[in-house]
Amino acid sequence: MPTKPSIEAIEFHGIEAIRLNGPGGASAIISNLGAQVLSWVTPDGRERLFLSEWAVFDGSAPIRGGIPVCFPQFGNLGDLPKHGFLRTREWTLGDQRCADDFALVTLEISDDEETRELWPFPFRAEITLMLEVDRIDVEFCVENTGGEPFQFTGALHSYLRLVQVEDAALEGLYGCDYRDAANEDQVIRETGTEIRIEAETDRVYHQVKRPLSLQAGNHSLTIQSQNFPDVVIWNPWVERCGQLADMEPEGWRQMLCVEAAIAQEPVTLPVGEEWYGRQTLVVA
Ligand code: TA6
Repeated sequence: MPTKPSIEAIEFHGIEAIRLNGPGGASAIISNLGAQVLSWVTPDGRERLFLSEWAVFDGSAPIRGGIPVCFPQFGNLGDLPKHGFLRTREWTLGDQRCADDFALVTLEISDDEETRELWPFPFRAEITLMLEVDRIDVEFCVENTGGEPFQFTGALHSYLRLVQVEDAALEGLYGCDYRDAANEDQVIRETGTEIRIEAETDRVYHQVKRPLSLQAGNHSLTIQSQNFPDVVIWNPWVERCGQLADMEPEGWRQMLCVEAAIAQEPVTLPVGEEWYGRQTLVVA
C-alpha cells in the first residue's frame, strides 16, 4: 500500500522547517527562515536541489541553496540589500493540505517595523509549495496592503543540483536578449539552441516565453514559469565560488541556478491588489 501524503514540522540543520511527504515517495522541505525550499527528492531517491555544504542557517546570511525568495529587489537593482530582505526573515505557517496526489503548504509574511525602515511599503506575501509525484510548483504571491502603489523586482532563485555542470545543456532561450553581468552588462542576443556552462555565467534573459529544458547526463528537467518574464542563469564557476564564504570549493560544479525573475521591468502593484508568479519544475 503506498503511504498517503503527509506534512510534518521538523528541524533541519537546526532550524524550523516543514517536510512534505508526497505521493510515490517524493518529498520536499521548506524552512520557516526565508520560506526557502531546501530539498526536493523525487521518487527515484534523487535530490534535485543544490544546498551548499557550507550554508549558514542562523539568519546572519541567506541560506546558500534551495529556492531563495528575492523580493522586493532583484540583485543590486536598487538601494536595498542584495535580493531584498525576505531571505533572512522568519515566515509563519499558513494553509497546509494533502490529498492522494499532492501535499501543499503555504508560508506567510507581512511588513513590520524593520522592513518598513528599509522599504516603506506595507505588504503581505505568501510562498506556496505544492509537491506532486514528479513536480514541484512554487508560487509567490504579494499583496499591497498600504495606501500607495509600489514597485518591485524579484526572483525565485532556484539552485538546481547537477552531478557535473559541464554536462548540462539548457534549451529554450534561443532568440532572447540577455544582459550579461559576467561580461560588463552587455546586452546580447542568444544565438545558441542550447546553452552550455563553460565559465562564470550570470545572465538575465528577457521576455522568455517558452518552457526550458535542462538535460545533464540521465537527468532531465522541464522548467516553466508564469508571470515571471525573465530567466536568470547563474553559475559562479571556480574563482567566484572560491570567494563565496558559504560555498564549498567544488560547489560550483554541482549547481546551476535557473531563476524565474522580474528584473528588466519592475512590476507596479496598485493599492489593494495582488500579484502572483510561479515556477514549476518537472522531472522528465
Ligand atoms: O541571480 C544571480 C545573482 O544575482 C548573481 O549575480 C550572484 O551574485 C547570485 O545572484 C547570488 O547572490 P547572493 O546574494 O545569494 O550571493
